[in-house]
Amino acid sequence: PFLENVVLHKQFLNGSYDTTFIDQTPELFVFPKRKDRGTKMLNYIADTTVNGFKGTTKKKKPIVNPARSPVGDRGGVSTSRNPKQLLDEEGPEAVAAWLKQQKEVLYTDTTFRDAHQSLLATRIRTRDLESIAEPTASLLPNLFSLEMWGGATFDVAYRFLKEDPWERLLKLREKMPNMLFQMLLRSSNAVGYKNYPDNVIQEFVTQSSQAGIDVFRIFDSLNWVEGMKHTIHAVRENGKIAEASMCYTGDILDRNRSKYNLEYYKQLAKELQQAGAHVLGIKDMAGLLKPESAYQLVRTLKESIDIPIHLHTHDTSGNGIFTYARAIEAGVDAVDVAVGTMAGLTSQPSASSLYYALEGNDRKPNIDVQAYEELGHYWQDVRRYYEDFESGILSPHTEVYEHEMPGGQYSNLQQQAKAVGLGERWDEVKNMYRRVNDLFGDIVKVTPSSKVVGDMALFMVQNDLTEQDIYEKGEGIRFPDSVIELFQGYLGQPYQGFPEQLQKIILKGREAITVRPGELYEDVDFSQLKEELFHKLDRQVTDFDVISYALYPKVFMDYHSFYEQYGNMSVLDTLTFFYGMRLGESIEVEIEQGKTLIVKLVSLGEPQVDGTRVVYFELNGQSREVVVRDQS
Ligand code: 3PY
Ligand code: ZN
Repeated sequence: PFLENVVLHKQFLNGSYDTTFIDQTPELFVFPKRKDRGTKMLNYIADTTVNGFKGTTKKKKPIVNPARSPVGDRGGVSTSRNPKQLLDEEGPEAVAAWLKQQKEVLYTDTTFRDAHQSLLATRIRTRDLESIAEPTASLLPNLFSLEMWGGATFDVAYRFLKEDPWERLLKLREKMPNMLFQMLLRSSNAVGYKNYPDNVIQEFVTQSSQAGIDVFRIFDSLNWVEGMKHTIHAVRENGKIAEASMCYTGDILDRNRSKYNLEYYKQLAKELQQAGAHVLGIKDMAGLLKPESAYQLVRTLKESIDIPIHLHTHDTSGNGIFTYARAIEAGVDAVDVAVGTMAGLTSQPSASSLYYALEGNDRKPNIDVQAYEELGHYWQDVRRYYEDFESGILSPHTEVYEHEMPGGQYSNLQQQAKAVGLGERWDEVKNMYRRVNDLFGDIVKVTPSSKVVGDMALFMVQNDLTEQDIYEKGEGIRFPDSVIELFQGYLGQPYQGFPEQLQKIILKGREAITVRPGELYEDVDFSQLKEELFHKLDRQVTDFDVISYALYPKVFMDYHSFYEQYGNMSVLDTLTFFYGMRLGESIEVEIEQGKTLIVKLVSLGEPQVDGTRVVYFELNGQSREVVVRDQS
């Protein structure tokens, strides 16, 4: 509601007022009290101090020293031609040709994306990336690319970190202008969990390109090339690098399991090249590619296609370095690694370990290993801010060859299992995950198909169901929605189709599609959406807001409500953001450049009968009180 005050008063507007105006109309000088940024921030800190971070159990704020920062520019090892310049000046084909020509193996560093997605539930905040952005760019000038966006980072930024992922991209772009930025794009599922209309994908690719993404690693969660063609096309239209990827599943060495054999991958690679890929990605999302398989696969592909090959694995089994070494021997052009202190286990193999493993090898990467060690100090320290999000996997995990769960899914599914009371039965859930895979006809498991397999595994364990029960009593079972949608074809088509009888049991007469879901969906009208959003937000709306709203309407609006209530909390240091403050602690918060607030938590009042507590602060030396509801 708009209160009438002086600035809207007729007399004020037409200038017909004199010095008695204030005395005669005092009510016009009462301004609606808008909460200032400081107050909103105190509300957030008070709430988090009393109740903990939303969605996690309340924990004591750890005492952690500030992160060590690297010495900075060590200079001198940069190659003459930087792939970012090459892309901007000569286009994606030139970069692909350059990549193929390099004798040394090239590195993509995933520390800013997959490493923390796989180790820390994707929780690294923009400010902790920003602080190390410039040193990373100057210390690692010879990377092929930096994977720093996409996958789960988009959703998690809004949903949990209350940050705008576009802002992350723009800020990092500004600080790292000479590096190829790479993102993970789930093709028709964009950065979400379902297929979107084609023009949403196009618009997303266009906006991401404009905001700074150079390399799009595109995959389909069922390896369905039909579901990738339009995305590859969209990337090409924007003049960026289309790294079309095949997800590696199964075991090409296992003669008893012939579905995903060498021939399958060879054909797939050819189709992706044909569809316009500049680079072929091999996306080993679970870390199933064994060393000898890597050798045979890369060897075969090198003979079958002309584009460069980029290998991605997870070190879950502990065999990652060996796998890379064999792939490098077979001629792979680039591999994905992470800074050592953010590497290993469910993350990527360590950049520095691989460097040393290749000592004496003429394909040893042209990187400054000392620089990697220095960056490692920073990440070792920063990782401690996020210790509550660690997966708890402490040693190499060879069971992955059995259950085949992607690196990023393991700890997530474990959490989901706990949430539905199956924490004690985790071993059964893992085992069931594999059984569901076999039940579903042996499918590719990667976001979002992996989530469906996980949902079904939980469902079966929870209801004590076996495969036989599904076939015999399936008529009377109501399956999880995600399972029904998969079998309807709304995530695309699996290789060799769905098991027919099972599909009938699950669908119960519902229709299944075999065309691309995107063909059936109506285009989104972006200008109408912009208008709608403008009314909802009551502020200037950007194209980034519009596409995010199109992808995730609820997540986006929840983020907006948080912002309305608390303001921009990405300015808080990470420990305060997650834990609030300790009694007597003082922090400095730079709310904008050159404007710093000093906050001290003075005391915490006892809970009142109405369930509230008063939290006493000093804000820039002035006493302030905030009332919060104690949820405990
Ligand atoms: C993602 O889609 O987020 C993945 O990392 C899949 O491996
Ligand atoms: Zn991965």
